Amino acid sequence: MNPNRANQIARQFEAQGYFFPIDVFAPDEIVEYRRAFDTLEAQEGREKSQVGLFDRHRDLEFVWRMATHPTLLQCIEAIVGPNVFLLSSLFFCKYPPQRPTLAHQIKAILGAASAEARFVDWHQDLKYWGLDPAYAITAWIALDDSDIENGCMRAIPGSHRQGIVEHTTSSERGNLLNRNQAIRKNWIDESKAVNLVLRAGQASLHHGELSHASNPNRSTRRRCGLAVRYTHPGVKPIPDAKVAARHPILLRGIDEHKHFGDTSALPFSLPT
Ligand SMILES: O=C(O)CCC(=O)C(=O)O
Repeated sequence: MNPNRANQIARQFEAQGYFFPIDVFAPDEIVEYRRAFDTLEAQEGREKSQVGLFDRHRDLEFVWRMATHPTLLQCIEAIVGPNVFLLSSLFFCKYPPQRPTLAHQIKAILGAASAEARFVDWHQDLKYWGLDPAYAITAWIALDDSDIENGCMRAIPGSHRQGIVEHTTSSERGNLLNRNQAIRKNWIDESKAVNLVLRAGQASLHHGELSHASNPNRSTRRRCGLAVRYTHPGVKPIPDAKVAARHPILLRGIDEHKHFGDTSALPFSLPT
């Protein structure tokens, strides 16, 4: 990558805690990836596809190709440096609201409704990841257009510089985060939030300490993206912490530290 572009990405990322949009896949390319995801979604079902498709870069080549796209890795290197780990990946899929059926209405009356709008509450990724030092960045790659109407990601510029803030367990239903965690409301000034609008095939990058969220999908269109987490080999797993990222894969450079054992095995080849 041209050094000026690399500097521009690193400087903007440092100032805001995010960088977007990055053109990763051309429109005709992303169509192929979307088809592959549609097949996966049909196999796994919609419920699981929302946030249940974790680390599928290990067994599905199309997910691996997304997570290791050279354009993306060049941007990651501009921020992380020459040694890059792939930590984990997860699809975030939000569906259009369903018209409530009679069965839903009865369930709602009984307090067991399952059709509430899904959203992602304000959080910082690194709160629970058990990494020392707490350092990771995410590339969120849009498989569908992601805009205000269908609930694109939102972020508070510069919030990655405040350190990890207090999270509570939210009382709201529909939060896609696995612990229903949320930053305390008085920490977030939503009037400062920026919408990370992306076209399908584009990606955004965000810092692991950035406060971010996404609203419910109010459109008639699905909003699906692949979140890929990266870090560098200098981070250690905190003993006994419940971290999902136990098996990083070395994508670029060298792993001198071996904090995670052997990180050299690749599920598929790396693109050149
Ligand atoms: O996809 C979303 O709406 C939220 C994604 C997110 O929170 C993340 O990638 O860390």
